[in-house]
Amino acid sequence: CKKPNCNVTKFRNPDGTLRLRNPHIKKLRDGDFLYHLALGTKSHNLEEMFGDVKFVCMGGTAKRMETLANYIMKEIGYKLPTGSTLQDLTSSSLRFAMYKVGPVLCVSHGMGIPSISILLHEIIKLVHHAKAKDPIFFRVGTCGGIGLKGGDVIVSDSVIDELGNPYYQQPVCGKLVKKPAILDKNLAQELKSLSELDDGFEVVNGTTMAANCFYEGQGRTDGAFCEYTEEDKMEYLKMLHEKGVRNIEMEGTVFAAHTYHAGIKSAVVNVALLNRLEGDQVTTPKEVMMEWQNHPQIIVTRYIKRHLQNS
Ligand code: R2B
Ligand code: URA
Repeated sequence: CKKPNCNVTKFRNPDGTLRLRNPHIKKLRDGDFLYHLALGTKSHNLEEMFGDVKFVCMGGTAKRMETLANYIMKEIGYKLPTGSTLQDLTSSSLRFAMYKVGPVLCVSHGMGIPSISILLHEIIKLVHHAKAKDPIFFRVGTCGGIGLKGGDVIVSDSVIDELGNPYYQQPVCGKLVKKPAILDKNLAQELKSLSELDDGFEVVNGTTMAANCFYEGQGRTDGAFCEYTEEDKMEYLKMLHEKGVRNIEMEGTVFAAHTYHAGIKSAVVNVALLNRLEGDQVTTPKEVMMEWQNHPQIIVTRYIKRHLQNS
């Protein structure tokens, strides 16, 4: 199907809940246990706990997701029930960290495609079991910019892998399976439009390259190994820039592919920690970097606030 949002309509029920594209789950005799979240359909009432979720924000670290949850709480004016504090709902898994602020889930995904892929499988099932309606997923993260300065925000309108492929490919039962990595273009444009003049950082749309490695896979010359020259690196980065690539990170392809496959609208919003055309080492002082990491959170929170007010 070539129509925009085709998957969204195809894999959702008329009430907005997700149809799971796995016939085996229904047949699980003891219910479905989401191992890395330490939550299950038998052990928890997922509908009661998560049925109201409208937005899922994912980011690399537990701390950043806790900060985001607190920020969203303040911005949307959400009050936790008297006597309770913000809880890591998946603390006993000792893998990811997940916070819920009313209709918003903030969950850490670790580093790289394998880690976020596990989380995506389990969060997509969680949202399905919970019967949450029309959820929108965001990745709120960090990246290396290409031709952008530290602190600038890139809202991806497309994602490619290291070879320029616009899909996520993975061996499944001994065969390579490809899933198109498609993000919602309208969502990406709306997020960009939420930038304000006095924010102090630029927000741009562009293509994101997702690499499997922070060092050689991103053309860095400062890893433990490097069998190419500075010129090879610059040629690669400039070629990417010419193709419209504005940043490099490590999860975008599978995030776009899995959400699209599930019929979920999604966006990738990253802050650049450096301009890769100027170097490889990330040496910005911690306090500055912590402030920069708020930039994608500000944009995504504006979106959430606007859409909660209009709902
Ligand atoms: C951005 O930063 C991490 C690597 O430092 C990785 O998770 C990513 O995508
Ligand atoms: N994250 C990445 O994956 N690459 C960078 O250069 C910076 C952050």
